[in-house]
Amino acid sequence: MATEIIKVPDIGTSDKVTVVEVSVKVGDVIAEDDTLIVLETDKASMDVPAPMAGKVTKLKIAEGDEIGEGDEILYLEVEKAEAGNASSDSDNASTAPAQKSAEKAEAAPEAPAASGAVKPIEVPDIGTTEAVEIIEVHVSVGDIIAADDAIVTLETDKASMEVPAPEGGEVVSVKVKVGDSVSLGDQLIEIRAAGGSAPAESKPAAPEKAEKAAEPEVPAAAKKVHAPAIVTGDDDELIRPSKPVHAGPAVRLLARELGVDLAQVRGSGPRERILKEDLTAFVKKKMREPERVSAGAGIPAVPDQDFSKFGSIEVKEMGRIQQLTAANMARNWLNIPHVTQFDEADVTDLESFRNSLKPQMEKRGVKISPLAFLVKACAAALHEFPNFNVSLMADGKHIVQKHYVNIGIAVDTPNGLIVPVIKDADKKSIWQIAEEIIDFAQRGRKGQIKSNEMQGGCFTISSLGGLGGTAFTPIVNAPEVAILGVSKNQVKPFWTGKEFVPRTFTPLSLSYDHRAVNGADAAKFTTYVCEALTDLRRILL
Ligand code: CAO
Repeated sequence: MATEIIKVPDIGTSDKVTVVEVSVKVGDVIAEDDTLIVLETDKASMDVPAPMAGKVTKLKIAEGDEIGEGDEILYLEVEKAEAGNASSDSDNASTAPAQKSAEKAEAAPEAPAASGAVKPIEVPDIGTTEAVEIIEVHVSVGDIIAADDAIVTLETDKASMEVPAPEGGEVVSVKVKVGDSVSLGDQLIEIRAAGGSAPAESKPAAPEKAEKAAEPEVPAAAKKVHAPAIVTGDDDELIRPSKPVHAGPAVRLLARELGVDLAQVRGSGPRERILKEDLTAFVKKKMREPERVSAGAGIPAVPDQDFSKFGSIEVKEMGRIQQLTAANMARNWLNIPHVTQFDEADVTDLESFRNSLKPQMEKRGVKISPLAFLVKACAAALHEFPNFNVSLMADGKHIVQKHYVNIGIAVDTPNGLIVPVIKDADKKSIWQIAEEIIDFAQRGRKGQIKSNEMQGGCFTISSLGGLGGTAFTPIVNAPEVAILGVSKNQVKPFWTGKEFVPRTFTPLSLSYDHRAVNGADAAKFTTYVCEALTDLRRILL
């Protein structure tokens, strides 16, 4: 084993540059060409790769340091053989991205330029003869740009750099788009010169810039960056930063792979530079965010408008439950093919029976509302029709059959809609179910229902019976596949075959996921529930 001192290689400039990222730490075992540090100037960032493999034993620099060619970066413990072959001083540490091209830095030939003449702007000497990818186009037709404004950003494996305008003027055509590969001399844009006696050559290699042109990875600095161009018909546009950002090539590459617009990421590095951790934190946050209320399934969101134009208004924040309900409703409505089956249950005898229980209700201090019987009837129906007690798996190939019967009850609270779950409703008595409904309603309205009490439902009942209405179409509470809406009892004339008699009916509205349940099953299900409510003895069968 030997220790090699890794130094800053020739980076194409004699100026000090900032270390914006230290990509390794003591103890890391690295391979040749792994990025050690990222350097940044005003206009370019570049990775400094390891000239050889080894284990990092000492770091000599930190983020924020200003360093230059020959400065020590770190100590590397390497195999002896490799150490012998490798270069350890700055003179030889030439595997860095920068390749000297001072020989290319002669001033470009002058060409006469009339004020207002259209002239091409070409890719200047960027220190490599290989084609380089355009990752950002900063101008569009009609833009008025100043000398040194960025035209495009180019990126290689190891560096990204902006190409500045050699002079100002109006952009009359854009010859490239994001994703194009360009090399020295390729036309980028055409501009109509701003007037005056601006030099007309398309390369930023005017005599006073000759030195900068010799800095292959650090093209001449632009003072400001123009607004980005809109590039049409290219998917890459979706992930192209929508404003200039500071980020190294590795971070830019990762952002492109993940489809992240770096302009949305807050950089925590020096000068708000975006580090890899910033990108991963951004992606994690996005993954946790609830879906936007109206932007699911690629459907355009309804734009906000200024209602104050029409009268007095007030903007209020939606509560947490309201926000979650809105997101879930939109998700379920967009994902589930809904059908609603309507029916009505003759509850005349049930209501007589329920009324007969009133003395006992008073004695026990528990009021049994029609809902308790509906819970029991639905629990029995889920046993009878197990295909309603399933959840569809996301792979589109499997369903989960549940062997327990938990029924959720929609409860209207001041904070919004909640759905606490009566566990094992099939095994509980009507008294127990009634007690739980009362408890849920009371605690729900005080915001005291715990989240685990709202989990594990197989089927939901949404009762508006105490409020009114004749029917409605409830939205399935995914991952359940059906929900029963209950409306207000109505006394109606019923034809017995001999005469009309007054009977009491409960309107039922069963919405179901048509992927899991077909219409015939839905009709059988509601028929079963109606019969069970008409004659509770059927549940015992
Ligand atoms: N027909 C006629 N009357 C009915 C009835 C029906 N189908 N269902 C209940 N009632 C009566 C009750 O008997 C009670 O009458 P009394 O006051 O004379 O005893 C009255 O209506 C009020 O009942 P309730 O609402 O207190 O009790 P409940 O068991 O029927 O419902 C609960 C409890 C918590 C589900 C209900 O209060 C609630 O919040 N419902 C709203 C659900 C909701 O918002 N759904 C929409 C969800 S979005 O799709």
